[in-house]
Amino acid sequence: MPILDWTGDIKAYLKEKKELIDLFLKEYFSPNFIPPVLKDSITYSLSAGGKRIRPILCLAAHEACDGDSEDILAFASSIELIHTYSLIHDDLPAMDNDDLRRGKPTNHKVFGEGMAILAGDGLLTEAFYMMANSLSNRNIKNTALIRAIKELAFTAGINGMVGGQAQDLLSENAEPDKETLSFIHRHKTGALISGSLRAGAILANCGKPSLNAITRYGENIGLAFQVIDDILDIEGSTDELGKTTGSDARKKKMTYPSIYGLESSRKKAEELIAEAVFAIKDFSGKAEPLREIARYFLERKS
Ligand code: GRG
Repeated sequence: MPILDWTGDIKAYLKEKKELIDLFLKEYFSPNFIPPVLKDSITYSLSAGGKRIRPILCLAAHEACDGDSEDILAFASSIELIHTYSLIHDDLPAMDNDDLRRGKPTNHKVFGEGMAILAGDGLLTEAFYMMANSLSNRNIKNTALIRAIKELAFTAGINGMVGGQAQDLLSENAEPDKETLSFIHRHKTGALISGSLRAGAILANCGKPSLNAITRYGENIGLAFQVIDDILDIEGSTDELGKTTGSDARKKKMTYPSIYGLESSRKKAEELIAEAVFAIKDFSGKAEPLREIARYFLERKS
């Protein structure tokens, strides 16, 4: 499928990249494997209509660093497997106990808890298998690939998303605390977003100053993404979000609005987005999608 040039239309860019990722994932999981119910459980969540924002950020960072995003489509798509596993496990009764995700009943509601746990385990493991298989790509250096895999293992694991989720679990019903909130948001949500961007840049062999700039961009949009998510949980609609709103308050979760109020949270999100765009000011026009994605975050309704 030909990759379109940047036309200045962020919605068209997101749609085009999402379609590439969707197609890749559909083909990847099309052969039958045993037992079929495991495949059904995996593909149920994987094809439930996620925005694919993390793979898209990986591709966009690769392009911003002069890479060709076609070279890393498999690598970028594998990040969606990690993200989907995290959502399946997050929805389990032992964690957030949610009934609705991406507008559909959660995985365990359809396939049972055991199969939902295994679908998550399978997705996480397969993601790293997919990444390692990118070794066959002539345009990607093996050293860069190993660094990129390490980046995802670090940001998705105990030092990143899993660590943040653990702190989130420990902090339910706890006294609101700004430092803990910042730790949870930066790790649970920010780390994988930042890791996706950094991996895309690393795979393009980008130099240290550019990688530092991409990291600052990632840390800022990563936190902004979660602050906006907190706001949407109060102001968004269940229909648009595809998940039940108001759940943070019901579960007495520490969120930006619960500690800083809605107005300050909105302002904080705007500041973080401005900071992100500033961090990549020295990049060429090839970073325009990254700039526009950051701005687009402020408008998102789902
Ligand atoms: C289970 C280890 C483990 C971690 C779970 C991702 C996560 C950590 C929990 C999900 C709950 C939550 C609200 C997390 C914040 C991150 C977030 C906003 C996830 C939703 O991501 P989107 O908006 O979802 O990219 P789609 O459906 O578009 O893929």
